[in-house]
Amino acid sequence: MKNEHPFISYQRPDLSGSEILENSKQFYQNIDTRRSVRHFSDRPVDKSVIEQLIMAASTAPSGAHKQPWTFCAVSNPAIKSKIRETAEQEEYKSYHGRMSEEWINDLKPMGTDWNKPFIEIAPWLIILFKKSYDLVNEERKKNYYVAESVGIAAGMLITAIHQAGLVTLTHTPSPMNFLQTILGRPDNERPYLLLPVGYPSEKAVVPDITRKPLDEVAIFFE
Ligand code: IYR
Repeated sequence: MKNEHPFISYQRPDLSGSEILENSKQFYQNIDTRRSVRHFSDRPVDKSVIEQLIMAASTAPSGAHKQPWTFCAVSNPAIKSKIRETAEQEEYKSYHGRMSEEWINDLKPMGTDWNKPFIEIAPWLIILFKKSYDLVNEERKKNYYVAESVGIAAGMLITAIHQAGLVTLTHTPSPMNFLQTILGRPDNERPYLLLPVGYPSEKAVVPDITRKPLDEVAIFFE
């Protein structure tokens, strides 16, 4: 009788320790050039690129392999304008009272404010939705570790965007239920993150900040 839950053999290339070290160094060097960019060019990006980026993100591990996510990719200018308008209304309220003074101060080095022109300028927006449960023939099917799974997929999407040579930014308008309304997503989906995707504008600048060194982010127990 055929096994209902088969396993297949799996191998990776048999690399030496030094090849693995070299690969890990090269990847770190590359990913260390990633920056959150707020200044986008309106230069178009092919839909085929966005499709590949989403498929890369959708390889993320997820609880019980449920892949509890939907990626909404928006290039439609009218929808982008509606999203910008509503996001800015929410952000205006956040920056004028909803965020604490400490939070506003912590954001000063980032140079952010309630204006979000990138939402209209970037050729694509990818809005990632988390599915707290799935609906299969109107029956509720459980998903597991949804926030963790979608967070990992978001990280992989950001990595894929960078690796392709484009830039993005994790935008979290709060509250962001309006994205569910504008995009007409069903009740089992909740917006998680909005990522504008495109080329940086020629005049793009990023904050002059550094990353924590290894000994501030890692503890080894050998
Ligand atoms: N959601 C707002 C505020 C904001 C919050 C944090 I924490 C940031 O690192 C950056 C921005 C916004 O997107 O502007």
